[in-house]
Amino acid sequence: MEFEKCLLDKQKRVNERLKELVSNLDAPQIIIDSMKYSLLAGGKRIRPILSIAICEALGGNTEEVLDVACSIEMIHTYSLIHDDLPCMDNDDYRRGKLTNHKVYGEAIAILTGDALLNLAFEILLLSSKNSYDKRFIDAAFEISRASGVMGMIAGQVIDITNVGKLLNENLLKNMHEKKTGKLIEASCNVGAIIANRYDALPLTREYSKNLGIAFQIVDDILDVVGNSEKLGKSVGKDAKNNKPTFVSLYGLEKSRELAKEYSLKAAELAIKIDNTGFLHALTEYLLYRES
Ligand code: GRG
Repeated sequence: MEFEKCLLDKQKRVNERLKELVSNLDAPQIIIDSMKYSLLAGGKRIRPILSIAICEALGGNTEEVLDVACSIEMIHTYSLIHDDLPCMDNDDYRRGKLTNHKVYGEAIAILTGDALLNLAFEILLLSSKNSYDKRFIDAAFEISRASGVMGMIAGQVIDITNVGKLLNENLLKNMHEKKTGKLIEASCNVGAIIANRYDALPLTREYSKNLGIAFQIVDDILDVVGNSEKLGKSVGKDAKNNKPTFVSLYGLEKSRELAKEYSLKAAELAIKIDNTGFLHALTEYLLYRES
């Protein structure tokens, strides 16, 4: 199947399942509406697609990985809602729409992030409980580590405590490896775990580390050169906020070279994981994306 069609198919599958997962919650209507507002707002779904693509490529079952993949998208969405709050990045737009707190207010936005984070783990634990299968416990551990204090949260702390400073290459890389990279790494690793291909973990780890850095550099570049209307987000915000980025450290030209370098390394590894070519094409697509 050609790449675009395959990508759209996977996005559709994830979107449909996410909708189901938030459709029967016994909770006040406002928090359900708010969760749906941000979760079903049309992100690229890169993280769950990585989990599904890698699981399938390694001989795993799509049905088995689908909820694990969706739980990662919930955690990603929670991080975006909290990141957009006035006490953090203070953003007005996300995924082409007003940010969650602009519509529902700060208190509900915080609770919506909390709700998505908890629901993600409820879903992960339900998969383990229903099957008594170690793979789901391992996947839940991988995801909790990646999103926790030694992962995404550490990255965010390094970020907000270094506003206005020019980080050296090592600290900048460390920040991004944790803030953006860890959840991308977990997304890839759970694909191997649910496929019961623990032997492939060294490969998925190496692939996702390179992909994560490339992804972040491209994000930094898009923050500077993107078209705000097209992207539906506050372009130039990181630069204006004096946030440490690859572009502020290296400039645009060198950042583009670096993104290509890391993406090429990831693409070489993608072929070893997935002989259908989808993961390789996805890696390239992420390098040349416009949002
Ligand atoms: C608040 C605990 C906490 C963490 C926030 C990940 C993060 C840490 C903040 C997100 C802010 C940001 C713009 C990071 C740069 C890279 C990134 C994660 C971009 C957004 O991910 P995409 O491009 O977004 O996959 P979509 O909307 O397509 O899902």
